[in-house]
Amino acid sequence: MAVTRIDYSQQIPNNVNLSDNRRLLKALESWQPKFMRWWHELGPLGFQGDDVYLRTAITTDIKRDSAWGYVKLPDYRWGIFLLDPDPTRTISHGEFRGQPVWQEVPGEFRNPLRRLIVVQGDTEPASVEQQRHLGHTCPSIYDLRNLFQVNVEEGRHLWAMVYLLDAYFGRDGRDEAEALLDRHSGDSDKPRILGAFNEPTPDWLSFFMFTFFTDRDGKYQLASLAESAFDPLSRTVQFMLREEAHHMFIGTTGIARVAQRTCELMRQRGVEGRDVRRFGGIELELLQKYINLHYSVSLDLFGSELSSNAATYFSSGLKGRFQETKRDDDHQLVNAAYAVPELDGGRIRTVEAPALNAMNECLRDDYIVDCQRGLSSWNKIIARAGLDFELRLPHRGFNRQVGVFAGAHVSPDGQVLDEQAWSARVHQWLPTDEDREYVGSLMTSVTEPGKMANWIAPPATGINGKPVEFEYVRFEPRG
Ligand code: BYC
Repeated sequence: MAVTRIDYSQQIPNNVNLSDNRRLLKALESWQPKFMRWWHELGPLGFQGDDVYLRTAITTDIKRDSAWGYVKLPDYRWGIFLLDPDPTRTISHGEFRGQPVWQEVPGEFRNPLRRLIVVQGDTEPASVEQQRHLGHTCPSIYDLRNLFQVNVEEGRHLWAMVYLLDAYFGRDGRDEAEALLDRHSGDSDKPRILGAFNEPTPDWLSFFMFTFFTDRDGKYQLASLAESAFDPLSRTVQFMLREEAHHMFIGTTGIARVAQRTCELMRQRGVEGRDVRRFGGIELELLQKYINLHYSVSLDLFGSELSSNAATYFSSGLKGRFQETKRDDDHQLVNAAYAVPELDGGRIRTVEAPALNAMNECLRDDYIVDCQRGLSSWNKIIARAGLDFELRLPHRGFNRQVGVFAGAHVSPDGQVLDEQAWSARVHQWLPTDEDREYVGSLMTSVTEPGKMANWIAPPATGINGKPVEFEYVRFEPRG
């Protein structure tokens, strides 16, 4: 596949010939200082003068061609990178299947398309805001560097959506681009759009859960936007997906390292369950509670089981399914059915619904299968340690605020409970204040190269072939 080099000689690095489009260049140049102000006010707190070993894309093939080196966070070159166009690409699904993809936004789909881009764009700075304080309690400088790699890339993903808004949606797009910096995670007046992005990420266990579960929602949403008939959106998110892989790797390996360390402490000290806290570990039962929380909050991000918005997105070609082109059906689904859960009094049953309306559920199902792979890999670590414990994904109805299960109380094993039964047991299933305080108490900053906090095992390998004890962050003299 062809790859284009990214032009770093410009004020805004890009591979879209930005200098040829004066209007767009002006709009983005006027947004850039606002972005920098936001970065300083709500991006990582501190560390702005330190040298961080970061990856920067040079071409669209980041696996092969990336620049690695020390960068101060505010000097990171945020810019606009799209995958190269495929002139033969046709619409993969919906009413217009088989027709050439669109290079401009059709008038009749302007509003829903803008909405999709705004929702996507809103999550990117939100996650940076959520992670603002984490640097000060990093379990190692390897982890600190990973946090900052995620933060700068989420910042760039915001740039990606702002580019689309400015380039294709005129004045409305410019207003939306400004609004992306005005809403803030957890702000009571101007919150972020989606629920999970207003939850705090107060500690590193939450960060690893977030990068495993919530970034994985990102993977599925981006993959379905990569199917979009609106080609610039498709090409933009395809590039974002390449960066997203590393974010999920941080989550998968982060949770694995916590599980591994807990198992080591349990074996070495001959303790079980909560007693591992005496030796500064995070008991597997507590890991399970964090999984229950982050998984359920992330399931909500897929929207309602039945959604007319989702049907419109699919039929009009704006958003496809995960790996749409690899599916063996007519890709239009006009008469197709799909199984969705329904609450019938105290029972959960599965009913057939029109597939078009069930698009959110379809994507959620693919996501669930992917999450299970992570759990299976962590369970192998526990089994290898000879311990009799299994981490499980709770039932999809557990702790849900969106869709058919909103307002119902469903236990992790799928029983519908009344309020009283739920209240009596919820402390066994979700982190309590005391649990959070305990996890918080473990969060101390470890910044000596190669050293790890006691609650987490070292990673198997370093970044970009460097050893684990490499100096991933060089701190400027403090004082
Ligand atoms: N919280 O018909 P429904 C990522 C709203 S993560 C609050 O079921 P629809 C990342 C919904 O917006 C990926 N509100 O929804 C990860 C709608 O409101 P409007 C982000 C919610 O439209 C980590 C109303 O309820 N990308 O990239 O079928 C770090 C009716 O609901 C929620 C996308 O999500 C919620 N959880 O589907 C950094 C892709 N859920 O429009 C980044 C773009 C629903 O009536 N977004 N609502 O005012 C979409 O495809 C769809 O908007 C959704 C919702 C799947 C989110």
